[in-house]
Amino acid sequence: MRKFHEDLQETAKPVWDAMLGHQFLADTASGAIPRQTFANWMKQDYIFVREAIPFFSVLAAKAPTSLRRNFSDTLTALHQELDLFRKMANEHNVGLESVKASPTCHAYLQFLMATAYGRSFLEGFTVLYAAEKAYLDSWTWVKSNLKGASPWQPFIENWAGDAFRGYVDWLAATLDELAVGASSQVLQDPKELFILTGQYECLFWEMAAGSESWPVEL
Ligand code: MP5
Repeated sequence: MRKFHEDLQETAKPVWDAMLGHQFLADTASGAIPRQTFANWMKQDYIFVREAIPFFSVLAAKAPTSLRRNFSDTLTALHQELDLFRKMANEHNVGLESVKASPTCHAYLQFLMATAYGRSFLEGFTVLYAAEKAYLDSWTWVKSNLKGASPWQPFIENWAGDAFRGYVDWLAATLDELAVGASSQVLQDPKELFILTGQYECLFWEMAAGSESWPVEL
């Protein structure tokens, strides 16, 4: 029988295809991406990762006892990731401190928090898996299509390396266990949230590529 995470990926395939076909990834892989455009992503993703920590912490509060250790380890990894952003920003003269979330980044983060607070642990965990799987697949695509050396290699390695792949595999296996015995009706909401998270991931690349802004910048 097909596993739950495979079922999710099958259902969301058109969204994943759109994500992996995004120009931002193609330009990052080919080296054609303007530094300014990459910096847009860097600034917004710094905010995203920083504010994903509360999402993750709310989810951790709902986690079964057996998963607490894994959640603590991931929290440590998120802080290390923020260090990577600060190091890269420093090396490439990108200012991170006064950055505000763009409309897409803001909406995505609100969605994460609403899911963590208002939905079941299974639903929150599905969204976490979707976001991590999106980055694993997006950056693995970049790594596989890379033309020559990239100034962004540490980011590529962060999400396309073995450690991150192992973590996402663990998320998939854990999600499958959480879904065992659930009726197809109970699994319907997580499925929709998985697709929605994929849609936000597409929007995030689109936002980074186009330097989206609020109508009035104050
Ligand atoms: C991730 C991310 C992966 N950094 N940014 C977006 C927009 N989606 C997913 O999360 P993490 O915590 O960096 O592994």
